[in-house]
Amino acid sequence: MANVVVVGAQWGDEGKGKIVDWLSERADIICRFQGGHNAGHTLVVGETVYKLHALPSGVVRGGKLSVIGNGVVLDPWHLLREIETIRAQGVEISPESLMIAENTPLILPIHGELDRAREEAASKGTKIGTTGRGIGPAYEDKVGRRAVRVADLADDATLVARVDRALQHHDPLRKGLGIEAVDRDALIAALRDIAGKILPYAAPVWKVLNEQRKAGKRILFEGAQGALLDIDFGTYPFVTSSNVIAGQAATGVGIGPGSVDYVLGIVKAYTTRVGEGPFPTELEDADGQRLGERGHEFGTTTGRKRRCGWFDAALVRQTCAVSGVTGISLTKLDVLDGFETLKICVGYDLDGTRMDYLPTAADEQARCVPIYEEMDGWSESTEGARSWADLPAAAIKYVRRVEELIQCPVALLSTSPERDDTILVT
Ligand code: 2SA
Ligand code: MG
Repeated sequence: MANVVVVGAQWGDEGKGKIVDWLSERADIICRFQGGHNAGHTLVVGETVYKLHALPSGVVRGGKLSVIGNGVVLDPWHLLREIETIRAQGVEISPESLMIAENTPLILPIHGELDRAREEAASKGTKIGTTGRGIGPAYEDKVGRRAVRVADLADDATLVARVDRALQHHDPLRKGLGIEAVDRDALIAALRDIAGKILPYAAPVWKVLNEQRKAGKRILFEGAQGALLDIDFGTYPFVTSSNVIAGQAATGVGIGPGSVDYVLGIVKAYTTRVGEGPFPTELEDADGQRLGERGHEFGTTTGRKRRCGWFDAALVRQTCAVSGVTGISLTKLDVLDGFETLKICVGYDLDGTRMDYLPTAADEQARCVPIYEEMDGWSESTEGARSWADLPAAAIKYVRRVEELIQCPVALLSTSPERDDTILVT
């Protein structure tokens, strides 16, 4: 398999980190193409647990090139801290192993402040439940053509001009929200201070990747968040501020869409969501509680408790379509061990009409009542299963039914956070 895009097919936290790590063994280059340090990818390698937010998961493996693409928004102070943390765990990171696109927009402290102030000021029903990392405001500045980008750090006059342009926009906004005025000189000084530490990693990523691709190197694209958080196709406005679906992989690093050979959708065997917004199959009962406890459903970045519910096949069928998913990796099947009965949402009842997808209009989404299909559970443990033959018949039936309903084959099954507990389905 040549170039693979890995994307989340639900609301994030499907277990992408582990799968990307597993696949990165077979890749030469691992790229992040959207999002920022709102992501939380957990990798378990033997006894060591790595929690990555901004760095591509490939960094923990030696001999690979990790890339932060232009589709990402990058907090340089966070990145430097994360590099130190991961180095302290024994991982080597250098400009030979990590490359940042020169045209990557930066997340500045003003973005996080704005993000958090807006969330605090939001009335009930308008709060997004963001990670507070400044992701939205940083993307706003990117499309508003007033971002400070990595390349701007190299020239002091440009840097100052970019900061002034951004502040022209931010000062009145801050005033309106009661945030104190920005200390312009301190911000410029802080940027000058990190410039020398960030610039060694800066590179024309589009050029490097196009050359490497021609040389036959295999590229792995590491998506963050999930399709239902996509700025266009997610449950808007309760979404993140980037395109997270597979099509973004190409624009997020600067290669053609034809460079993608396989799209792997990561799908959790049930559903979770962190933050506000619609969630048709959410369970606010003992079953939901149990999924959360067994699945350790807490945010990697913020520690927030995730909302849990039954598997929603209608939603995943939809997200597999918008991402052009070739095959899925089904994760956390073991969390379903021991349930007597399992439910799968196969569509919605909207005012008496059966829908096989979630409509776009917010009021219609709110009126959609899930239509469930019930399946027998299994009492055996599937945790750590390493072959299809290790699975109870009812579990295999569940997986096959998921496959049928989402109209996409299961290519991988992950049965624990451990790298090696992965079943290749043929
Ligand atoms: P933001 O901060 O602007 O991107 O928030 C907007 C929405 O996107 C959701 N979001 C996420 N959902 C799940 N996982 C994410 N990453 C971390 C993790 C989250 C954490 O892997 O655990 O630690 O809390 C992630 N990042 C953004 C967010 O909840 C909002 O609904
Ligand atoms: Mg996560």
